[in-house]
Amino acid sequence: MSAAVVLMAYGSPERLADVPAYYADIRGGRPIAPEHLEDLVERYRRLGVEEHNPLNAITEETRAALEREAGLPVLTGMKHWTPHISDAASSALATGAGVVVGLVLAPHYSRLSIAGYRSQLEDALAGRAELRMIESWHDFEPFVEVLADRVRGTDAHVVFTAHSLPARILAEGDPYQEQLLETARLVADRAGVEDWSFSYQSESPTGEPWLGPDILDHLTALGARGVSDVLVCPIGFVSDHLEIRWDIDVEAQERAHELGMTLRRIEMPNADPEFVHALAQLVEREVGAHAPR
Ligand code: FEC
Repeated sequence: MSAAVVLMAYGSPERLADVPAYYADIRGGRPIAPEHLEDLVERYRRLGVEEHNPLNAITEETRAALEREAGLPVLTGMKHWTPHISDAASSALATGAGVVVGLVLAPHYSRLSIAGYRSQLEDALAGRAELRMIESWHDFEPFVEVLADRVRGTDAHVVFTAHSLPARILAEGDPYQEQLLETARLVADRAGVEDWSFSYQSESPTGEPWLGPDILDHLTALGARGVSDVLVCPIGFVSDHLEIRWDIDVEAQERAHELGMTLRRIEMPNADPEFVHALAQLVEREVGAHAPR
């Protein structure tokens, strides 16, 4: 039976005029304060999305490279923008695939993130192909190695980061935080880095408590401990996008500057051949005995 891969990412607006509809999709119908929308449009303006949208461009580069490496059709599906996950599912079925591997470009499972990707894909396939969803790959050795390569040998204090989520997930027994800390430990061990910590980033103004510490507060606390050189290693994202280019490269950088600290961040895996190779290995593990096209 032939297989295809649906490669899923968060999605990002191509035009500033798309931001209200994009934000509405993220909010799932819940109201948006006008000042939050304005603030988001401004961040996308400063990111220059209309000239070059990093997330969408990198996702396409990754898709094409994975298709070559895995020898299977790979279709892109975005959670909050086009092409939608349902479009990718239709294209996967059109290849005649009997097996669809669902792979999200986010390594850690949460009911508030990966489960949403899964249900969109499951609904779109509607039983017309067997779905093999890769729920998480936070401890997949080739991925850990890609990150370890980026922090090995540093003299700086390494801060591993990931997107925050509402704190209620802990009481719900969600594995997200545990998986994040496991990735951080595995990467640090593999790279021989002893001086490290973990913090969240990119909290949203939704009016409920989110997981912390937030990186901005964390940098202040590190500064108070005498840390002056920080290397940020985002482990919950794999591409350059708004949450990296703004939240780390602008906001965290500004805070570090105020504190008299040097802050650098790792190059994101993006479409690096070593990372694409890791993704291909994940897919191959899932496809198993099914012969490539
Ligand atoms: O570059 C881009 O245009 C898109 C960057 C982007 C990525 C991303 C990844 C994750 N998010 C996760 C959770 C949440 C929750 C809410 C939420 C809100 C936003 C907003 C924008 C946004 N997220 Fe995001 N996220 C990205 C962008 N995210 C924009 C809305 C404005 C704002 O808060 O700044 C809150 C939803 C709500 O309001 O109810 C929760 C998680 C990830 C990492 C996993 C993944 O990539 O899917 C978790 C990239």
